[in-house]
Amino acid sequence: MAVELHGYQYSVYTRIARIALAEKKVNYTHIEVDPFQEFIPEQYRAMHPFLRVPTLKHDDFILYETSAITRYVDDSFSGPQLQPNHSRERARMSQIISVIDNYGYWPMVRQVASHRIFKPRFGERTDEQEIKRGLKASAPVLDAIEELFTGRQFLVGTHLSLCDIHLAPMMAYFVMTDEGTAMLSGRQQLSRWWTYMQEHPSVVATDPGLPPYQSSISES
Ligand SMILES: N[C@@H](CCC(=O)N[C@@H](CS)C(=O)NCC(=O)O)C(=O)O
Repeated sequence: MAVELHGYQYSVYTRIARIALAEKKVNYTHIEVDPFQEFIPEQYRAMHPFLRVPTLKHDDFILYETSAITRYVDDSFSGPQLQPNHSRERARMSQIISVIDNYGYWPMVRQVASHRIFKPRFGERTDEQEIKRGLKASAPVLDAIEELFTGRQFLVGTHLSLCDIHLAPMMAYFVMTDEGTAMLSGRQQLSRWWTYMQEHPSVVATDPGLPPYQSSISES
């Protein structure tokens, strides 16, 4: 049984898959693919028609789309169950994952965290307007998840589930910005959740750190 995870070290979606694999204690090989580079190896192009990361390869079974990957990992490997049994809790978990994918990822990660944290490190220009737009769009997402929060320690039910795993890497980047920290502090349940989640072993073990600063600011 060979498991490969093809992904980018700083990618939130790759980290989601890594957390699920860590929870299930699956041994796997990480193959680094940076989807933001012009050159993407032919081998990866053949696996993912949309050239996003991550992609999981389990023997001859190739799977892309992170929420499909985490469900497959949960269903295929022993270890703690990461999806609730109760149909309403399971539906709530799926709903939160969809909210994160469809409304949260872009503003929280690509507009706020990317422009505030990553672009300066990659020698690229920060666009303050993008950050402003991202913060505005992030607020209703945090409100919605705060409202949907039905668990105590975790978002849904009594155990860690795939929606906690989906949100954690995005929240980690979002709260690296002062604006993100301020926005989280206004949401009591989510703040409590993050205090706990940031110390959770699989979240700590998959922390990619931050890229080092590159020296020049490009004009593009
Ligand atoms: N729907 C995809 C989204 C994955 C995704 O957007 N990954 C980012 C990195 S976190 C990516 O590959 N971005 C490359 C790009 O935007 O060109 C999934 O669930 O796997």
